[in-house]
Amino acid sequence: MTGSGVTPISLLGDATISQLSRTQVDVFSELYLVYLVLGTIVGVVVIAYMLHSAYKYRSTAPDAEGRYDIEEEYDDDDVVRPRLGELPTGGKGGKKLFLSFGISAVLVLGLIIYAYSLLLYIENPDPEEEMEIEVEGFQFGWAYEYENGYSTSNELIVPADEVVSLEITSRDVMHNYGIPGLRAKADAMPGQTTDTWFQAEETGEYKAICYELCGNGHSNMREDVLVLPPEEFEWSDDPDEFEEWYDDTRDAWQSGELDHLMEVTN
Ligand SMILES: [Cu+2]
Repeated sequence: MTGSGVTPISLLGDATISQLSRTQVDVFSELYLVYLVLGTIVGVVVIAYMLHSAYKYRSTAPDAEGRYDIEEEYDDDDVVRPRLGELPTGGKGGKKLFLSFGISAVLVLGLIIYAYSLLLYIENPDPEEEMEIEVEGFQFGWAYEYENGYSTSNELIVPADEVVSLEITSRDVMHNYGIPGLRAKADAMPGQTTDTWFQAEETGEYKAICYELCGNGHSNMREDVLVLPPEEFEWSDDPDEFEEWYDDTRDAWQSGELDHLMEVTN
């Protein structure tokens, strides 16, 4: 289920990077859909059965003053109504009770196994190659360091279709780093490192946001993440060379020259 999720991107022309066939966006969209559909089905069945029973066992014979005599209704031979406080016997050896418990147990256990296997995949996607970026939260912003040693703060530039793994920590107080558009999110704790990852399928502008109240500038911790097409992203092992490219790209981005690459802006 998880191991087969790795597709070498060499099919797309570059043998050095790899791509996962399922991103966190795919996984969480699927989970949402599964829970929505199952929840809707369960809700419809339960409410329909409740309405059906309410109708089937309704009182039908009010007395002259318009009141219902419950005891008399119980004695009506046509309908066997459950009495108030009476435990249901099911009438058929508890078949209904057994069936409803059985279905519930299968559903709940199935969902636990299914959701847990997805969680294992999210926590350990195991791509062949990934770009590692260290993220450090501070009051009030984010600092990034690439594998070549180049560090920058505030905005982040990454390639699309590549697994970017983030090692997250904090310089001062607790923060929480999240890019909602890519479904990546993790705590940023001083003295600890947490990790998460993303693989952007669409180029454009995303937002990196702090999700933990960290001081009076907390709400300013909304910064841009620019996802470029892989062919536009010029990696270099030399941090100075990379810095030059980075600064030029940032300028081009801020002056609107990259607007034609923006598939998404969120
Ligand atoms: Cu913060």
